[in-house]
Amino acid sequence: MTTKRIISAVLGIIAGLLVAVVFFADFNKAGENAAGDIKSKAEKVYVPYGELDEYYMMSSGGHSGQLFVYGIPSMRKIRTVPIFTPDPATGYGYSKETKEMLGGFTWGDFHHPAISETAGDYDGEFLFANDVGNNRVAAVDLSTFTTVDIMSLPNMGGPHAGVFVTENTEYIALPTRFARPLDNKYADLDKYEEEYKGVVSMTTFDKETKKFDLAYQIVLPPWSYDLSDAGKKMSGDWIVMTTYNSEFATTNLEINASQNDRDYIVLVNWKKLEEEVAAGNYHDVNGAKMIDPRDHKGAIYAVPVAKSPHGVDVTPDGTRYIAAGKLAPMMTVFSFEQTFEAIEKEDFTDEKYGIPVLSYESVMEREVDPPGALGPLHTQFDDKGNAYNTMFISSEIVKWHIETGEVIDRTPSYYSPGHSAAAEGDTVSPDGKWLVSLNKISKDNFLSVGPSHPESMDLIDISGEKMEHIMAVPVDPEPHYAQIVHRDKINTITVYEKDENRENSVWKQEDARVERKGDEVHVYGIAMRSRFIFDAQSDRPDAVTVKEGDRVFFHLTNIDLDQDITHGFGINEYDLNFEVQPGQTSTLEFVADKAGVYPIYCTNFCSALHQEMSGYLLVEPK
Ligand SMILES: [Cu+2]
Repeated sequence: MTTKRIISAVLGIIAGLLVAVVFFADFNKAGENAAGDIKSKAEKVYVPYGELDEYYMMSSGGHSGQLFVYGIPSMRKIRTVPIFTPDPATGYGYSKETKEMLGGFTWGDFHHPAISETAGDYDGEFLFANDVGNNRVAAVDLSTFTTVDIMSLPNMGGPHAGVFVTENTEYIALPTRFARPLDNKYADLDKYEEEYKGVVSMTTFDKETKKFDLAYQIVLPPWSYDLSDAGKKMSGDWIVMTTYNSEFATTNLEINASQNDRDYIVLVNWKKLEEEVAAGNYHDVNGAKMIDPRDHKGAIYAVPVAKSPHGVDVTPDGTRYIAAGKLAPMMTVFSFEQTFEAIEKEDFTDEKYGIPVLSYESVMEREVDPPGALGPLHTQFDDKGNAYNTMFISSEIVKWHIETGEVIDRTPSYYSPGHSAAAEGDTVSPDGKWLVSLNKISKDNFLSVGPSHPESMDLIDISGEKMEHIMAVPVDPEPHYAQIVHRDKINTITVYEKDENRENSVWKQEDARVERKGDEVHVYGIAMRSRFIFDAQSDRPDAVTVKEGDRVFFHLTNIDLDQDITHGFGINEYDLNFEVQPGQTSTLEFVADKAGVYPIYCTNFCSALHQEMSGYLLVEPK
């Protein structure tokens, strides 16, 4: 690749936008297609009543902090799962357990979901989520579609480039987007190059205890880490990350971070670093075991790549990693075999902060540059050796062959796709069936809801030689990435197990009771169709009397062990609401700081006598 083929940042963006306008104007919409064509498209996505979608699509909800669950191919939204954000519909963030998990934060910015993997295949057990907004990682249990753990990450500045899991979920990796001084010690922006750092968090997750741990961190130059992927098979010990801002710009990044023709892909051998950590070769920084490339040779390398890349994706067979250029209109295919050879031969052209820089020519296998295709952001795969790239600026999907670089097909998306997700697309064996383009702009595709339009998603059939655009659907802000997993891999439970030893649980009506411990009142209660039982000894078992200023705990167990019989629990005028799913025990903790009479009622419709499922909280004045 020569310099002149890399468009300069500003001119490139302007030219790109102009081309984008032309593309927008030229594309035919589905409405102009023949009636038969429309019918066949409709048949492809119609799931008759009584049948189910073949795939789940797990989509990030961006700064909503939620997970959106869709059925594919119908594109019907099935569920919103709150992760980083309180959700009154499920009482998430109101119950004691979930409130503690949120740690006082009211939002998160969830970009990249990753389903847990076994042997490089989605195993359907857990889904991991990153929070760019508040430096956290979360796990969703896919047997219940509920968030089970959230961990804060020290030394980070927005872990945008995660989460991606290694092929047996040994690690959940999260590289940071914004450089900051370690331990968040104050340092002026003039000291950026010396004092600010890029950090990668390598976290582990215990499937039994359902808890995260921070295994170690890697301190890197203050480049911005954009996206990453884990190796597979022959490259299984490695992770790859794209960077931008190798210029160390600290202001006006749209210009200043786009000056260099090359940024870097950073390659890390996580297995080698694991050995270093086990041998105690790390520094303790703010509670994290920190690895510094200047102290550890042979595990961290950099490869030059066309300026400001976005995605980097490892092919299903693990032999190659593909960078999407963003500001350079090309996909660059790098060979792991050539990379390992260059490392072996010490074929280095430079060193940055103790990181050897490999020769571009030695490790690059191919540059793929479809004419007029601008703004490549991310690569997905099918089962026939093809790659699919989203083109943000020219608003299209480009299908090309990994081994030959031949462009096979191009189809428009409506409009400006960021990532795309293919069925089983991040695994060692993609299905080659559906691709969903996650678009940033919908323009006039849907009924207007005012100045701010919904985002959109295109469903594209990729089972044939030519791609076929099937439909576009609106979506809430803002899916950044999604994974599409076959329904056979998801095993949900129908009710929570009846566990007589569970803390605070009550299973027999006669055991429901109220216990006072000083200023604390603990209610061990039952929710069942169609009543609350808080105190079996009372004439009014569904009424609780406390004193103003008491700290009140409602420990509530739903003893209806029937699927979908969820009970809610709202206290009128107290701004409190949570739920207990069948067989679940959950706690609501609050201070009864307002005297008076407050109705309690079931918020989640549960039976014909749901309306009768109510009681009273009586707060005696001081
Ligand atoms: Cu109810």
